[in-house]
Amino acid sequence: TEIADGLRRALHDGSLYLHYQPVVDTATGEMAGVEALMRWDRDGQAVPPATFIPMAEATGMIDALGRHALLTACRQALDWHLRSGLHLAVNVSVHQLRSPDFVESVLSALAESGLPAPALVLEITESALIDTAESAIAQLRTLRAHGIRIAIDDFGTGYSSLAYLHTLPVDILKIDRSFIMRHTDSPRAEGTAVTRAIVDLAGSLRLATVAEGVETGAQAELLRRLGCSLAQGYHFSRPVPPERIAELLERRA
Ligand code: G
Ligand code: G
Ligand code: G
Ligand code: MN
Ligand code: NA
Repeated sequence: TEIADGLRRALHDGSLYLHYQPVVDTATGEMAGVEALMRWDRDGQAVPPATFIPMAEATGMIDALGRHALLTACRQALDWHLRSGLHLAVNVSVHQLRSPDFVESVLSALAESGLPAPALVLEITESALIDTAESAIAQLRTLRAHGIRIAIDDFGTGYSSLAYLHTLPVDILKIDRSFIMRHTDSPRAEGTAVTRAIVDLAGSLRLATVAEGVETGAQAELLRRLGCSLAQGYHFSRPVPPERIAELLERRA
């Protein structure tokens, strides 16, 4: 298709690239990691990931795109990791998990870049995990055994039961931004209750939590008090080009 051709060309013409959103420690305000987010300027026109990622999945291009993004991000993040211990989070589509050479492609991105396995976090959405066959989950288990950490993205929207969550190879819950946004709508609204419940659940399962979509200082402060130690969102920074991450680290040093 035209889109698949466009994406295939984009892999080589520089129109597909990554921005990085800081993940910040809510207690200190220091950047603790970054999330890599894909961008595509098609004929000079920005196409939102919410549009081109599903197209890449439908056309089978997601494997090539994901592989490219992972290697690029690992190479980029090596310097940040060596200088400041930053972690790198990369989004993974369930289509990638279903490919039998997924483990091999992740391990070779680490080997080629030199990024240590514990510096890498793979994010997979809760809804994708629920629908995923055990053979695909097993790939996450293998990667985790190598020291790579697994985060469940958009957590709280996918109806996974406590019993099920307990069986998954997972280290981090990323609290969906819909719950965070509701903090401001009305301070005692269900968003706070859900966030508190997720943080407590994570604590008892010994998982870390990262809040997404934090847009105000009040939300950040509430999260800190609830015991959510990491957060990302426009309050801290939008996704930015890699040069900007280097500048932020420079300024801190
Ligand atoms: O659970 P653990 O103590 O290993 O996690 C704490 C560290 O993990 C933090 O210092 C942070 O850098 C990193 N980390 C945890 N979750 C994420 C995440 O979702 N994204 C990124 N980039 N780093 C994370
Ligand atoms: O980047 P934006 O800020 O618009 O992200 C929109 C969505 O696109 C997010 O849900 C994010 O997880 C997804 N996304 C961004 N980059 C990637 C990527 O490299 N791979 C996959 N599978 N999804 C991505
Ligand atoms: O993988 P995920 O869907 O979580 O990707 C993060 C998405 O959220 C990206 O589209 C990113 O641009 C967006 N985003 C990041 N911070 C904020 C924020 O504070 N508010 C809102 N509304 N969106 C955000
Ligand atoms: Mn994500
Ligand atoms: Na998310």
